[in-house]
Amino acid sequence: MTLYGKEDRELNLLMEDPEPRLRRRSFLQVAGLLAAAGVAGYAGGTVAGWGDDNPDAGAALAQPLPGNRRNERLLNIYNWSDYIDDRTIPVFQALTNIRVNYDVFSSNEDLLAKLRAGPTEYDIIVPTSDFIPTYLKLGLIEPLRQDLIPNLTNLDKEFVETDYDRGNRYTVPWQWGTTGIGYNRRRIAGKVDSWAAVFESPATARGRVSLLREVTDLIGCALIYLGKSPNSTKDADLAEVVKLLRAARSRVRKFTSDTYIDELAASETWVAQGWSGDVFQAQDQNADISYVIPKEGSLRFVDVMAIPKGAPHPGNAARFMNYTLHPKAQARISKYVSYGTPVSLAKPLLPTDQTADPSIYPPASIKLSIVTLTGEKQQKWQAAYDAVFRA
Ligand code: N2P
Repeated sequence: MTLYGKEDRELNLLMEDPEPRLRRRSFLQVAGLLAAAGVAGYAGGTVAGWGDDNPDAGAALAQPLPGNRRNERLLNIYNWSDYIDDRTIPVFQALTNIRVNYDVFSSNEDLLAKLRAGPTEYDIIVPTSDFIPTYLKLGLIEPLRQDLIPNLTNLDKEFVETDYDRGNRYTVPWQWGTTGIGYNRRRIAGKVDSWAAVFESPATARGRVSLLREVTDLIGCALIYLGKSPNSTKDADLAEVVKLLRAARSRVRKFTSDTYIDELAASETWVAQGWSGDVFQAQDQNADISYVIPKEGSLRFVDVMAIPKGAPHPGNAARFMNYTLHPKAQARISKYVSYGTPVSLAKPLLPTDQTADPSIYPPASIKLSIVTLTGEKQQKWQAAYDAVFRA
């Protein structure tokens, strides 16, 4: 692959000594990371296939790029915590001379609330696809400059022909995964294969259980456990869900969507409702951790990049999206976060123990649903969620 010759040299420079994952509330200072990675003073350059539209290195790299509202070589990204390796951003900056501010959130509700509260400086946000109809309805995101994203052709068909954004007019997938249970094999006796492990955990696990702080996962998985439709809006079903989850509260240490990785790894919790890649990240730190998709079935999600309406740098956002759709960038991200890639061209670049792992790429035989949180359902599920926490 001579096409990527230059990129390989830079990637090699940047691939040594992985740093700890980017944590909650961490704010990536790319210049600092670049210096740490030994590329301070990098003069820039172009790489075929990465979508850099400034073919002349050097002076051209200081010029404003077309497609932005503000003429700055800047990009503000707001992504989930623990969802990127520590090389993707520095390499993007080195290739394009676009400086990146990287900030993190840990729930769709938090992200949506922030966007609804008024204009932000963000150029890229990464909601879960089931929220896209809501973002569109509220007019919170704008169409992508697809002409700046030629690598869209790398996407697998199922991530193009979607019901939430057919043809990727507004969104580009980041990674996808499943909701399941992470547990500590040394602490939990017996087989963990049912949602009962977190929703009706034994008294011996009191204070050692965590559940996700996310409406879709909490309500959706409880419905599945109770044998209801994962999309139910029936009052009677939701009342049962509230009853189940209120009873579970006494044994739950915490409702969390980010700290549970470290808590599982440190054996502070023994069993946690969690997202696939997050649990594998805990497993990297503690080999006693396993991940299971419960036998009752579960949820599958796709998190997608989108541009807030009126964002300052939509051109740079499109350039970053294009970069992440490169198979090598996808492979680097997926390898590190252990989530599924929407670009199958990246799979030959991933370790086979990941691509062959049914917990990362589940076979069709595993019952997984995708829920869309819109209209009446959004209100009713939010009300049920609030009722769980009411005193
Ligand atoms: C990353 C969690 C992302 C999955 N830590 C939730 N959609």
